[in-house]
Amino acid sequence: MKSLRTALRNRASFRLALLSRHLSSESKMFSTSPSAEEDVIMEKLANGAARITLNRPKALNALNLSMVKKIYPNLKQWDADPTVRIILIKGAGDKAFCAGGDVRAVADGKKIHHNSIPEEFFKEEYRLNYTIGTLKTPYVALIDGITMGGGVGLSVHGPYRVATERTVFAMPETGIGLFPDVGGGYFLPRLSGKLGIYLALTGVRLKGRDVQLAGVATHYVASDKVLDVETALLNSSGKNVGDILDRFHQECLRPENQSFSLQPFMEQINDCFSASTIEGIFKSLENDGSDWAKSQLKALKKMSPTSMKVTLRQLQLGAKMSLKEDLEMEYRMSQQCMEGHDFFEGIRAVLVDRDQQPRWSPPHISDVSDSDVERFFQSLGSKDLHL
Ligand code: QUE
Repeated sequence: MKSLRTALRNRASFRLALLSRHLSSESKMFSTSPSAEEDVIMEKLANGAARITLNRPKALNALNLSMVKKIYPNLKQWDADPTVRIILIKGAGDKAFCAGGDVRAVADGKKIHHNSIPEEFFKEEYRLNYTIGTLKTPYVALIDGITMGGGVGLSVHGPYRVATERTVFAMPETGIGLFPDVGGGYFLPRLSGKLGIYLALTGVRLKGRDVQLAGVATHYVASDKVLDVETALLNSSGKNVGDILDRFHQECLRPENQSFSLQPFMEQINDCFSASTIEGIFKSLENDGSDWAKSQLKALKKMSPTSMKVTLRQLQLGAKMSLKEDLEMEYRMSQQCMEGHDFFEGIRAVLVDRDQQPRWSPPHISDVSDSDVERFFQSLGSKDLHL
């Protein structure tokens, strides 16, 4: 009798659970408010694994302040929790891990809404980037798809970054009047030779295995194996993450993706991009005269002259800094960008009007003085970031 009553009660509570699930999915289905969908899903799973899912697939999972504010405290809490053995980060949908920071919201915050997003976003984002670089818990970024700017900051400072044939990496900020932030000043000058300076100034994209051969990713797997990788990691103790990833990486290597597609140009990259000034780099490319050099010159001439000069200085200084020092420097730079012209013009040309015709000011590298550049590195006094 008692067991029958229990069974009936269990059945009733089971029905109730079903109904409540149905109602909640219905309310989601009929909702017209985008805020009903979470922009980032933070999950602590049963078996000692934690998962972050960037969940704005229509915006290519671009990182906004709301997402940063949710990820940071959870990450801190998970890293201090001995029951959390591994932390995974991925993007929703099949196009992007994360296409960058929500720079449009930053530009609008400064010029239209006059809110604190321009100050707050970079501060909170860089704080998160630094935390990712200092976690004790193994942190794995599945960078399957577009991974640019802010998306690079969520992955590259962690110990494990898994690329696939769908990964597209770039630091394209000189094309929007910004600079390769999120720790670009730290990780880019540490890539092979002058590769990082080349990637930073031209915004060139790397795809697939190249992302790993360049050192941006630590592993390469086929995208149809990413779910298997995720399952294996979520079920692991967190002590053999490297071994698990090495095994999938070895299984996925094919003869056609064994070589770095920029290898034939590395000598020219190292020669031309070793000049200590942007003028020197332009001169070296002009002297080189090859089709490759001409195409690099064409690309560089579209970028913000101020951004190029500021970026080269950033990487020269960042090469000798810790990640912490670099991000504190980048915060100064980010706030100076908010005081200038090119960032807002870049956002207009690339993300608002999309005419791809930015009118930079000043328009030529010869018009950007050393003191114009130095301004980006000056203290903000009480507004400086202290990590
Ligand atoms: C250069 C950039 C960015 C860019 C395009 C560039 C960037 C960025 C985005 C972006 C992409 C998709 C979005 C979004 C922003 O585009 O940093 O909100 O949905 O975040 O040429 O630096």
